[in-house]
Amino acid sequence: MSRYLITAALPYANGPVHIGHLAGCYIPADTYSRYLRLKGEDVKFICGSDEHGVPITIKARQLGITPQQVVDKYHQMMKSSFEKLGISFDHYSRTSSPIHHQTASDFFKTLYDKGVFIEETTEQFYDEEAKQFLADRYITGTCPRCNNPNAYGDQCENCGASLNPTDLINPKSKLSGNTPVLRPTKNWFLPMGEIQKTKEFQEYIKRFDNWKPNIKGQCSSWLNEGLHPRAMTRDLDWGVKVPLPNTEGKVLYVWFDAPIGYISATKEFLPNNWKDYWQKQNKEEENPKLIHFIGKDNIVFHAIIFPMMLMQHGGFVLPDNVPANEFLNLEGDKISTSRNWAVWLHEYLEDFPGREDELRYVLTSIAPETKDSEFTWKDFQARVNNELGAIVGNFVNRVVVLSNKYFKGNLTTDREIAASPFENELKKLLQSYTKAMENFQFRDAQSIAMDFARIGNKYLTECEPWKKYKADDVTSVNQTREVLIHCLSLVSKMAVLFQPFLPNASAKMLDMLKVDSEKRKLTKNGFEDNKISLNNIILNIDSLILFQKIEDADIEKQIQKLHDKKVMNTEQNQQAEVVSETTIAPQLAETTFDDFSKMDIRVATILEAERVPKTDKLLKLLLDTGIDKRTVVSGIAAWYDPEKIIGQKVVMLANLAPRKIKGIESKGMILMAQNDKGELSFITPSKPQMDNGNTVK
Ligand code: B3M
Ligand code: ZN
Repeated sequence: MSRYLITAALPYANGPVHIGHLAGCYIPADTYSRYLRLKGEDVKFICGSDEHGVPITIKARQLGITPQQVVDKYHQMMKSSFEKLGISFDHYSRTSSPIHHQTASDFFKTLYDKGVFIEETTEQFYDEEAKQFLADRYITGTCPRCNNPNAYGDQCENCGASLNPTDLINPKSKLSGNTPVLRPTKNWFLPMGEIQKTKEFQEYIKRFDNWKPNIKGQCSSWLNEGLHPRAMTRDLDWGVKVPLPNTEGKVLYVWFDAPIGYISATKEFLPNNWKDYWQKQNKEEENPKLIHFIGKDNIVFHAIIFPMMLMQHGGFVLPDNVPANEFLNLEGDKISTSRNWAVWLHEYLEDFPGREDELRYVLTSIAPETKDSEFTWKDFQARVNNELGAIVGNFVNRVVVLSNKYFKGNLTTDREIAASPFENELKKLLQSYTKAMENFQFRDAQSIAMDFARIGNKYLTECEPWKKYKADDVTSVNQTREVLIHCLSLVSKMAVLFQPFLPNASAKMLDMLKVDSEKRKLTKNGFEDNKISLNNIILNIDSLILFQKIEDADIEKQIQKLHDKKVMNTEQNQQAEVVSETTIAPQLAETTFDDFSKMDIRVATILEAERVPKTDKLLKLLLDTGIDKRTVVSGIAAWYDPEKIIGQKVVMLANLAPRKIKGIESKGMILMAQNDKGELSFITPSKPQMDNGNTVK
């Protein structure tokens, strides 16, 4: 038996959890933890809310409440929705807890006393209007590495670079929108470049060879660029206070304290033996295995910075693996909290009560394990109905219904039951399942579990008990019973393999078969230890409907909600945005008046508008251009409802060469204003006498 400490990234307590978070790390971490428990390993699965850092203080400013109020609200909300989804944390803590402050503080002090930090006064950005130093996300600018104009002071979300505020080109304060000034301040830096050269670190990074290629690639590229000292303290008033004299107004950097949150949460949970799960043991082979599940934007912190901290502290094991996932997109667009483009877990749980397994199934099927992937509601519906329902649900229910029909649920028999017809096939599948699980390939593992149901369906179809059964023919009765017993035995095995993926459905199947809790395991003997007693099966239910069909109306409601909320949020933003989020797109290369005057731009009016079927973005518009009436296809469906824009005056490019879009000939293009969030708005002449066909110069 091995000991494992599994972590899932501590979510910032500045908003609810969405499906991107779930697919990125919480579902894979839960799947893996459940799998290890299934094998009888000693597992502790740890998480908690990340309650410090600029994301929290920015949210507090936006809402006009205190940071503590922000984290109290979202901590509760996240904790309860994780629970409802069946994320089986052994402990879910929070970084505002006293034990965390103490642990993080002690950790910093240990490094300080060992002389690890470089203490240095440097010039940091300061907002003179807000009278505050600008750390991390209080500042945005252009990324020096990839030119993304919306990079943050600590990180570029486009290329993943880990940045210092002073690296940004054209920095702007998020508080006032002003260009900040530089002011001297003292901070403590982790000498990452020096640590990179140590033998211990060089030894540690050999592990990357066994890690998923996406992580290895990102890490190697940072290491090759060479690491620089990074400040582990901040001039902020929200966080863990720097435990040194004369450091009023300074706290630990959130990425210093947050990963220590994994340790303090374990300590809180296991005050007496937390060290068994974190520290090096007498014999190397007894060391616990530390595995961090995260999204790709957290790789550098978990694969490089935190291990450096652990190494410098001493006594701790280093991460055995950091299986990071890529990003999940939603209906053709990036998931975005600020644009409210997300499917929120707490809303899903309300809208689809009792269908937690369905969401888990789909998010695992499309998990961004090696590259970004996409969630759409239509695909969700198809996977639930055509895979879960039609394959697993259908198989299980057919077996239950037939057992009741022919035997009133009582399949007990004294006869010897022949060996299972699919024994060998199942053995091979089990091997592939285990291998996929060990390699964090959960999509594959889940699909192998599905194969059990496929085998069962095929077997039932071949045996056709409904044609062969004759109540007065003993042989046919015995044969039918045996077919059903083989099927139920298959159900019990499948249910065990589904335990990490579909905990509720799995429990329903195993309860039906009255499998003892200690037999719901997967040991070295494969299924040997969870064999059900084939001669003694009595079912006490008439049917077992594991999954309800997802109707078209359910899906349409969700798609509508997504679009409605996106627009709603835009309106709210216009009124209530306290923090200026505006970033201006850089000017394009010079053009000539000649080129400009080749464009025929005119005023027009929308006469008709309808959604283009099977797309979410496109509207088909009929325009009165003054010259003619013509069709234009426009990608504005996310921003405008077709019925609300009839009669809208717009500006259009009339002489754009016609293009076929989704089979529709589009003659021209509507011109729209666009902000940095990608929101679109019509441009309309400000005087009513400007009419269809009037030109724009
Ligand atoms: N809260 C970042 C995030 O939610 C951060 C993870 C901390 S893990 C120690 O993306
Ligand atoms: Zn970048």
